Amino acid sequence: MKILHLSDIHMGGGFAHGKIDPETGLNTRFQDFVKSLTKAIDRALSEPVDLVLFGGDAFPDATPAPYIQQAFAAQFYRLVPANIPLVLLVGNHDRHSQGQGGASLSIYRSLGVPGTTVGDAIETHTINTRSGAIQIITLPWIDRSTLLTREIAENLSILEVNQLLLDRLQPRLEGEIRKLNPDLPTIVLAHLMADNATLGAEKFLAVGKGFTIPLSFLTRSCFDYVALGHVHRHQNLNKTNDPAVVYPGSIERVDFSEEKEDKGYVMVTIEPTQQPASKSFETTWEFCPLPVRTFRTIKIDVSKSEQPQLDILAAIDKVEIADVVVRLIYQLSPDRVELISTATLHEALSTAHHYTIQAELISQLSQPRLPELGCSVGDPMVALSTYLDNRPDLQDIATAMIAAANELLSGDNLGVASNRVLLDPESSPDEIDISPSVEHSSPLDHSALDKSSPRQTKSKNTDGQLTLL
Ligand SMILES: [Mn+2]
Repeated sequence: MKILHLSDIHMGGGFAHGKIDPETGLNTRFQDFVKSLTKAIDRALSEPVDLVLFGGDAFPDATPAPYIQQAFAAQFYRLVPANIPLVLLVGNHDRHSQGQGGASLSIYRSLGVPGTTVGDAIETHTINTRSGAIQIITLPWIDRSTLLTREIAENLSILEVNQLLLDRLQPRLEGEIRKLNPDLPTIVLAHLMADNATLGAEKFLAVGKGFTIPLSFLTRSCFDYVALGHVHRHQNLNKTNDPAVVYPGSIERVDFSEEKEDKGYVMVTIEPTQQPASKSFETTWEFCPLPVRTFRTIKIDVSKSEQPQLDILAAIDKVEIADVVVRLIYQLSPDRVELISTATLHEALSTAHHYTIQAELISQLSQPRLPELGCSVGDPMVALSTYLDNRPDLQDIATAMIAAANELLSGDNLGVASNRVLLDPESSPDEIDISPSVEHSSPLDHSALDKSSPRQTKSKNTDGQLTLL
């Protein structure tokens, strides 16, 4: 039995990295995402596979524009005349928060699309394929609203809520396992954060908000394959493959945090075991890359250069940028701003598919900009209030900022902090997609406190310093 497993389509996302196609009036990144999904479905049909599993996160939110829903439906509907059954799992981006929820994908059940199953609850579906029946346990995105009432969750810390969720999830999963027919192959299709997944774009969505599921919940011998969704980086969490626990990853780059990742889908084969063995079925799987658009970061430090403009142009020249989504980040000393001609940089980047330019100003020797604050300020609260005293423009939110800082420092976010450690034990700092302007600024540089991401616009701020907006 052959199965195509794909996930995290996020169709309609990433528009910031595209432009309007004058021929269609559509964002080119939308067209890229449609192209990738088309290629995956093409493969399902040409193979042909016996089943397609979608691991969740169809769109950036539960109410996509009609043309986006239509493009998604048009691709998956190609499976219907080919008699290839499909399971659409509900991810966190697919759920609607109003009333009893519902999801962007529930419409497929309402319409009774032949062969299509919507996984929006923890349950086992027995699906008849042309190569026989298979059991799919669907485990959609779980959060506190799924398994807990507000009253129960109200006075608990994040860690306590997560534990309670696990306590409730375990018997539900156990109940499904007990009902399984041992003569049929079984796949778990789940949208979740497993506790040792290396994260891509979902990292910040997860911290403090999501909850993680121990890998041991999934590595059960009664499962022949665990098909995951949620994390955008392809990976198998269980190297011994008993069973494989696989994130296929997203099918296109959603943002720059996915710059270096291969994108694609997974082909799974489940066959009855030939010789007598402890397991009835044998599973093999293969990651199949899709030819997606290239993203490139060109990062150059010209803060000590006598000819920063030429150095930046040379760095651009070294990279193949045609049809590529480019972000240029350069670090510059504030006294050399006049040496950069932004118009020339725009010209040099004009063959890119899309580009952004981010300038980071490196202040010399990182001298403190507020003389009251020497090198020896030990108390961050003192530092914050000194900073706020020097920022009359922030006075209306100063009290709120101090309150928030107090809360952060008081240890109330202990749960969040330890959750973070649990979430990304392996990721290196360069995989974290923080706004690059923050990386090299001193803690008192206001750009570090300003969450708005800097783009190409420049203006003078109240300190008379050049700042990116
Ligand atoms: Mn997700």
